[in-house]
Amino acid sequence: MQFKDKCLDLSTPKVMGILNVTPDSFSDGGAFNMLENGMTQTALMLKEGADIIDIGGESTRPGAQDVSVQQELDRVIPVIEAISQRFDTLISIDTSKAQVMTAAVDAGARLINDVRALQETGALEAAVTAKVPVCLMHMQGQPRVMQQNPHYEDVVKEVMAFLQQRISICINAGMAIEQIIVDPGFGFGKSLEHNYQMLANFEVFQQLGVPVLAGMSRKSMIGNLLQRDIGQRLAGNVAVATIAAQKGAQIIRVHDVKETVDAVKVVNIINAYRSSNER
Ligand code: 8Y4
Repeated sequence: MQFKDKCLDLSTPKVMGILNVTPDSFSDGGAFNMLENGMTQTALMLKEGADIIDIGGESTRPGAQDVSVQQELDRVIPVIEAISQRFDTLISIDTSKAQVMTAAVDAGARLINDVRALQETGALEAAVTAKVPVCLMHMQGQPRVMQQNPHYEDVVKEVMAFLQQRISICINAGMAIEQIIVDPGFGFGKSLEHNYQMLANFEVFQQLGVPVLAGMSRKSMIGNLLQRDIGQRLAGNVAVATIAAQKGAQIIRVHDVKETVDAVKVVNIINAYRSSNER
């Protein structure tokens, strides 16, 4: 997949490392600390083998507050500028706001990761104009209330239909299909059962004909199943990432880069031995 001047081979799964630049992920929230911490986290994730760094300035956790355009710009733009200056890596901007997409790509971001699938005002136009790949994610409801009463007749079918519709809308707006990535949106308006129904059938999303991203890292689908706090979910994180990779995920979005890179290597070698003599 081509990202302006950068290219990523998606024939084996790639690891996207999560970089949070929301003040709630910091002890003090000061601008200097946020930038310094962001650089340190990025250097570590790259050393551990991350292929993409996903930078987000809006918390989409259930119950989180809305963030203004200016607040989001102030959080993410200095970090994107600093990372693109100091590191040779692919930067993803996690945003739903058109203005943030445009400014982030100008600052060096090469992928737009939008949990609202370009449905906010001006976002579709901003993404088409930016000429960088986009990740279109499914969500039922709005972040503040999405976990209150998620409902589906058939979650996989409904998520597939939504993603297919968003792909069509993007193509009709002038985007190349080669620039589209999709994501079923684990934890975004889904119960524990819905999340595991999607993971169990993850290979189905490949039918959309575009790369698929999986983001399950540290989410409550792991915590609630295993009864583990955030810091005790590593084995669960690696297990779900491994399954997604084996079921064809092209990109895996995680906090624990080192462990996920190891898991992907295991998946890669067994697939290399399978393809020579398919049984
Ligand atoms: C602990 C840690 C508990 C993190 C919850 C969370 C996705 C995403 C998010 C995803 C794509 C999150 C920005 C939610 N999740 N983008 N973003 N796919 N494409 N929660 O699944 O990590 S934020």
